[in-house]
Amino acid sequence: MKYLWIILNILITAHQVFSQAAPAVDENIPYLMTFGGNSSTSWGDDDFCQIFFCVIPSSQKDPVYIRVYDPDTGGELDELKGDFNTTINYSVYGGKSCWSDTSAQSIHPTGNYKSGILLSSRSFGTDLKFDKKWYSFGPFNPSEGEYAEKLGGRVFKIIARGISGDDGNIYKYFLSTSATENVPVEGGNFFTYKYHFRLSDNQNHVCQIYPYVDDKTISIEISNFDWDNDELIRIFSVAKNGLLCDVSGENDWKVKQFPIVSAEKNSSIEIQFTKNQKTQVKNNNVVVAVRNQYGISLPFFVIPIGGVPVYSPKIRMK
Ligand SMILES: [Ca+2]
Ligand SMILES: [Ca+2]
Ligand SMILES: [Ca+2]
Ligand SMILES: [Ca+2]
Repeated sequence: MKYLWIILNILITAHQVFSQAAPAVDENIPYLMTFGGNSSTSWGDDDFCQIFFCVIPSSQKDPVYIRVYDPDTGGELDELKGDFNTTINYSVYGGKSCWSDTSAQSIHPTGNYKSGILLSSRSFGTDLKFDKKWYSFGPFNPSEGEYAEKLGGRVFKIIARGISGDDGNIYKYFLSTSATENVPVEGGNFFTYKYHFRLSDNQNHVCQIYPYVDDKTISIEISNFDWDNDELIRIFSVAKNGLLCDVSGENDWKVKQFPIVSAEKNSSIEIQFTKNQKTQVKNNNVVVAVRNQYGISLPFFVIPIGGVPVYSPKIRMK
């Protein structure tokens, strides 16, 4: 039994080290989502802009690629309104302040959110060449990223922005050492301060994301946008066993505050999403952000820092 446990732990650790997709396998989120710049927010994207960062550990010396799956808007996966007429721009930034500029970490893409040095940029419309295919940005030398001591390496930023059109772009990322296939960067990770994603249509599907709570946090405010009629959003942590969030409806935000106890500091908490069991909600796009008591947004790491939280009944809420 003991050995089984050890083997299981090794497997889990190996899986975490070697999965560098955003969304990650363990989040169980099918795709990221960004709508064209002339879309209606009622389709589930509040600002037509998604900002992700990736961490390259200091041990990585060889170049890396940020790969995008289905970068175009058209074909099978993407969400059509009328005709496909949407253009999405992806831009990759490195250099000082690409991450540390507070505008880049804000949940509103305003001010200097394109901080840092622009390393690569490309726009995609409807392009069957890239439908259900990967496009690779790079190669990027890890030294081109911003050094972040507390993250243990260098950080790059990738912004997906809806320039024009009114359709929904479905896509995902992979951090790779190869331009032609997905070869993980050992110890790499993706994170964002505001998660725009597509839920599965499958009613049995459960997905989760993992904001990291630092030691200065005494309360968090969880915001969700355009949840429509799906089922539950719940919070799990060492001290929280499925606390319910207020859920948004059509084209609106719902915000709920939760206190943070000391055992939850410096750990990841889990926000879990479940589907409506009575009515199938299709093509549900949602946006989620978490802010602390100062209004500072907390990062969601696709591979949760410190691992997936496990509720301990001994740690009581005050
Ligand atoms: Ca359209
Ligand atoms: Ca497509
Ligand atoms: Ca797409
Ligand atoms: Ca929605």
